[in-house]
Amino acid sequence: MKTYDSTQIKNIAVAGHGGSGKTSLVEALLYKSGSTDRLGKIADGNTVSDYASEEIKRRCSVYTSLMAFEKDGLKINLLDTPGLFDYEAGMVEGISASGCVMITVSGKSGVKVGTHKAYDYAEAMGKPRMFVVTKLDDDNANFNNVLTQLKTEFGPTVCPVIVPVIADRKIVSYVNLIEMKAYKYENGNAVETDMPTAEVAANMEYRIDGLIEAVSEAVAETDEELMEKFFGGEAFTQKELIDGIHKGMNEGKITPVVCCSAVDLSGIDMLLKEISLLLPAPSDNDVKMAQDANGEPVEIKCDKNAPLAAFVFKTVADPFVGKMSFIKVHAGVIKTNKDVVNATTGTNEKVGKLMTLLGKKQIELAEANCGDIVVATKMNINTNDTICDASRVVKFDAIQFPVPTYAQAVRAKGSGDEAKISGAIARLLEEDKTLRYEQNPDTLEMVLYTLGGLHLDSVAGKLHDTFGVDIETSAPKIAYKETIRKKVKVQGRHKKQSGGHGQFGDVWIEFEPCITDELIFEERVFGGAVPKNFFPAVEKGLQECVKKGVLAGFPVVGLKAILVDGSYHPVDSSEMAFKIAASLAFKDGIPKAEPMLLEPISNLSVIVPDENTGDMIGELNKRRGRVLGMNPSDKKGLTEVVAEVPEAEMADFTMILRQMTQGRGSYSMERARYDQLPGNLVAAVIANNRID
Ligand SMILES: Nc1nc2c(ncn2[C@@H]2O[C@H](COP(=O)(O)OP(=O)(O)O)[C@@H](O)[C@H]2O)c(=O)[nH]1
Ligand SMILES: [Mg+2]
Repeated sequence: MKTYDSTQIKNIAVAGHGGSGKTSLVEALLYKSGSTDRLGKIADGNTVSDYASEEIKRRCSVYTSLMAFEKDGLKINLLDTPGLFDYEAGMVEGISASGCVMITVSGKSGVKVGTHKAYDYAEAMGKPRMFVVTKLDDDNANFNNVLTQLKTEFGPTVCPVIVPVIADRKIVSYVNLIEMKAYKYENGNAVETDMPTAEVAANMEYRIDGLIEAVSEAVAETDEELMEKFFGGEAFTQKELIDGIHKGMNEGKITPVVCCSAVDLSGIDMLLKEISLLLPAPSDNDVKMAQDANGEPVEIKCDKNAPLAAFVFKTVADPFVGKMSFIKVHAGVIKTNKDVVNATTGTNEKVGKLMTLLGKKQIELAEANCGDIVVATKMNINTNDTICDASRVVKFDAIQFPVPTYAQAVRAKGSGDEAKISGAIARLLEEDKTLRYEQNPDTLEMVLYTLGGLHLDSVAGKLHDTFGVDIETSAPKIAYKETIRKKVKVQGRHKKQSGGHGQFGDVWIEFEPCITDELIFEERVFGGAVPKNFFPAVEKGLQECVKKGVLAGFPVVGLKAILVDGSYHPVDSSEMAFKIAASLAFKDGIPKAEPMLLEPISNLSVIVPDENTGDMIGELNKRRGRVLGMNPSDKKGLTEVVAEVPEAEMADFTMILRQMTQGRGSYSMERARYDQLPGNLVAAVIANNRID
């Protein structure tokens, strides 16, 4: 493939609700542009974009894939992103690298939470947007309903550009409102036809001339001269409309709406045309902010002659090719074998083999210009790293990924190899920034944090398929603790005299509650009843005991032990004997000191749509939570609920929150303190955790 200039490139992320038709749309665009010679189907698992085994198995996108193709002198980089919330990392990566986001909306089911997610991410990252209403071939599709919904939910920037003409509940043609021409589709090929007759138009749910007026009005808003022309009652030329929409998109003032079917291919050729006419090229929006070596902001221009500055937006750990780094070039030219600096880590690297992708097909490249997207292999760089020329070291801001909250303890299945699992997960951590894997310092379990059950399933699937390791997961153990409520004084006496050298240690210890995590040890021994040199042994004996409490074997906290008396034998006493004596005192004393279980309590901040606030408070009460307050969130329509919750009740909270809010809610949780476990739960915790 030849090297394209930044004026001839379109970087398009295809995003939207799961199942809204993104992957099928990409398939149709590739087919219609002549880049592929057959139209793959989701049901057959043979689309260009969903090629990973996890995707074929699930019949849906899990990762973002890159499809680069050439059309009419342009290079179009399509990034097909996953729509399911568990795979949100892919959507964030794809949108961040794009110059524009095509948001698919099913003509049948309309605007969904995933539509808003895609729109909000695009808006937050400053990317122009376009809506593509899909599945118009379906009998239950209703374009007018979807258009009305788009206008109500996304406001006046929504501007239809291609609309279906409907007569007797069937689509008879599509009108391109920019060209003012109608097309009908025969076997996926457009044939120009007459504009709808007055009779047909009168029976439609929307007026074509009303829509034309709306497009003109939106375009008039983008430019003062055009505004004058509009008010003068003069019609815009086609070029004025195209330039106006293009400019309006770049300024976030116009969100065009087009429609199509990826099954019968109607509207696909028009969409290809609009991609080249309306969507921005990297040269349109040619400045990206970065930080220089001193942390000062610098503007990086999309200039071929400037030093290289490029950003890694995605990483794939491929067992055959090695590490594949997806790179967006922001300035200069990236070339194979070029020496570069990784500004994020400070190391020097050599650019590996470069290529672009058409799904899994790899197409080798010698270089790529600023504005382009390229894949480099076997480089020691990771997602969120900036690589640049040594003559100008700059760093771009990291992509903000959603934070994983669904925690599961992970083990090797059967007699699998634990070390191998850690190694394989470490590889996955490189490519998935919405994974976290760490050892719980209290329970010593390895805990994997994901965005949800599906995400976890896919991770397990990938570990199996790619690295040949199988994992088993379960709700993580809760780090309970034990403590006492009453002061006691007990004796611990260890005496063994069975021939030869005997053993003798005798201590009196007072155990009392105290505000402390670590055991506090003191001695108040009078008259050398226990010689000084045995004190450390007594303390050591107790330190070992507090690791495992008497109730269920959890660590004991809030304990002070005072050695007050005892006795010794001049020959038979030893450190070991006193250590044992101390542990006997512990085992006798703690059960008498009203031991109890403590459970971890966390501060919770959960963000929910306003209308879910009542349900959320009910849910938290059900989980023994204590709601401390509610605050309006920074984002409109959302409320923050602040509460204290027992960790033991939160294992499935990620899923419950997702169900309740259809994926709009999020939360964060942080350990606050320990509190007494309610009496009615003690027996169950002891039964489930007791290690004898
Ligand atoms: N009738 C019809 N079905 C479609 C169309 N596009 C996608 N589908 C179906 O909708 C389902 C989801 O499609 P997919 O492309 O995987 O959606 P994605 O999750 O947004 O990528 C699949 O069963 C597709 O066959 C379309 O234009 N017409
Ligand atoms: Mg898909």
